[in-house]
Amino acid sequence: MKFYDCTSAPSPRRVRVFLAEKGIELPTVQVDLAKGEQYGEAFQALNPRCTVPVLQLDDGSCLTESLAICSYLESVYPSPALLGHDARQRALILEWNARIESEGLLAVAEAFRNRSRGFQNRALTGPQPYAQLPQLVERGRQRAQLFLDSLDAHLADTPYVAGGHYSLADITALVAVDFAGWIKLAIGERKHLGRWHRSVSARPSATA
Ligand SMILES: N[C@@H](CCC(=O)N[C@@H](CS)C(=O)NCC(=O)O)C(=O)O
Repeated sequence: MKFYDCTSAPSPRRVRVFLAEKGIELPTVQVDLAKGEQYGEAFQALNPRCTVPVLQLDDGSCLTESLAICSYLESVYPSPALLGHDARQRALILEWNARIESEGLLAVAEAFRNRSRGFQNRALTGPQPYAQLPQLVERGRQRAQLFLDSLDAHLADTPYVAGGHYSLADITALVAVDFAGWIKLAIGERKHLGRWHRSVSARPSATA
């Protein structure tokens, strides 16, 4: 297997933390997104959608979504379990993972990519040019703020995002909350979110 990464980007960090929690080391290739390596012919042959992370399997085929990659790794390296121990836990983890992606990661990306000078005509990922829409900066920020509020409220009743055990949902939430810092949204007074964030950030995997 070979892992295509970019250390500065949030999505591949999800896979890096997942790998670290499992104690897996993979041959890794850095893709320089700032230099546009994701649009090059060599990378497009692996992932025509021009995004990282990518996991290339030993038969040469590629997985190009964080969730698919983590799900594959969970099957190959089941311990420690990060996608639950039974059907209900797994479903809950996947539900939170999907919510955090759409309400957290995509909201922050909307605000960030529609504002930053380096993302002109790159407001969405992929090979097609998409112009920035300035109205989406504030909307993305508002959505991201609501996401932090709702996660704070949820964490009042549960130690980890999907219940009593650390899981993929915590990894995705950690990456989303740290990514919110890119648009200057902090945890602030959200005390349940703060307690959870200190706990998951203290795990050695958080620096992966
Ligand atoms: N849903 C995808 C999202 C992947 C994604 O958006 N990756 C970003 C980095 S965080 C990327 O490759 N961006 C390339 C670009 O900005 O051109 C996943 O989770 O794997």
